[in-house]
Amino acid sequence: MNHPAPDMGDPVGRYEMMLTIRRFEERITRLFREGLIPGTAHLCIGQEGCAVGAVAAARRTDPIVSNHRGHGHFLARTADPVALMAELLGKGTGACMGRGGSQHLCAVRLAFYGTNGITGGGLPTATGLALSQKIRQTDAAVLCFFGDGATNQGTFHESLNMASIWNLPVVYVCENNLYAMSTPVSESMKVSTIADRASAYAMASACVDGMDVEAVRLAVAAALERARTGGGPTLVEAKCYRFCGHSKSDRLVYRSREEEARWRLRDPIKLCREQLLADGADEGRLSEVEKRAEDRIEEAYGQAAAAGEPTPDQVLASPYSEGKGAQ
Ligand SMILES: Cc1ncc(C[n+]2csc(CCOP(=O)(O)OP(=O)(O)O)c2C)c(N)n1
Ligand SMILES: [Mg+2]
Repeated sequence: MNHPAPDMGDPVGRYEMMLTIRRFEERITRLFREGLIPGTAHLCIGQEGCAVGAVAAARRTDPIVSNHRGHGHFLARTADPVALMAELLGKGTGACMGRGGSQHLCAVRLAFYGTNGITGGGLPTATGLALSQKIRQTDAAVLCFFGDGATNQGTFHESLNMASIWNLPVVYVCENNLYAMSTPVSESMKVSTIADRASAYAMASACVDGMDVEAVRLAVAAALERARTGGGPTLVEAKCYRFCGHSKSDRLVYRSREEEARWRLRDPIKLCREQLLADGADEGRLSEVEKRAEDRIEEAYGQAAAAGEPTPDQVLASPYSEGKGAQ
């Protein structure tokens, strides 16, 4: 039996979604170790507050464009760990029928326009989607996720410039986790606040604590409202930290264990739990959702593992038209 999706409109639901993402990534870490998932993946453990806070602020119809570190973005939008697990296992029931894997995930019916292995590659896609909303006069606004490293790419600057001159309904969410692979932000740019880069395009901006899911949600909600009401694009910087390596092969020689321990004290899931209790949440209810997040992932693995390989028809179908990704 599949558990009901966490309610993203409720603070405890957002806590449950963060836990679901964390448990999912811990589970796939084991599957990689056991050799059951091929290739590599970029985990967002430590960055769940950014994914959940930003996606919770959006409407279900607001298009999302993700990057290479996109499991959290995908789960926050689709609440479907079975589809993601099956995708990573290369099964026909996967979000893209097992052909996309971690880096080419989409769920077009849910306006999730893809993870992307090209650093900065999602920014022009999001900008084009925003132009499309404007031309078609929809009331949707686009959410675009990318990292600090992507803001040194030409695509970032071209996209922000176009979004600015055309006043497009888009919110650019930079998850500044302080590193692009092994390169610290301080060595790749002179600005210490990436949000300041918006001023080059006369664009609104905000810089928030990315370890605080509610701070992210409020900043992105304000930016989406601005976008929806003709106020144009916003660059939101969420300062955060990835607790694991860049990808599976990272031996973490470029940062200290002390730095990691300092950031672990500000684990977004721990902070959220503390805040919920301070706000009067019931400890028993939190334990219940903690257990449910764990069960949800175990069951997702069970269902995904039992699913079949893609059929020849699925291999030829397009995830953008007829496939599961489009559903
Ligand atoms: C155009 C391009 N250049 C280089 C790479 C190799 N690469 C993969 S991830 C990455 C770092 C991205 O850093 P950031 O944008 O900060 O995202 P993070 O990994 O920290 O989430 C790089 C350089 C790539 N995938 N695409
Ligand atoms: Mg980074």
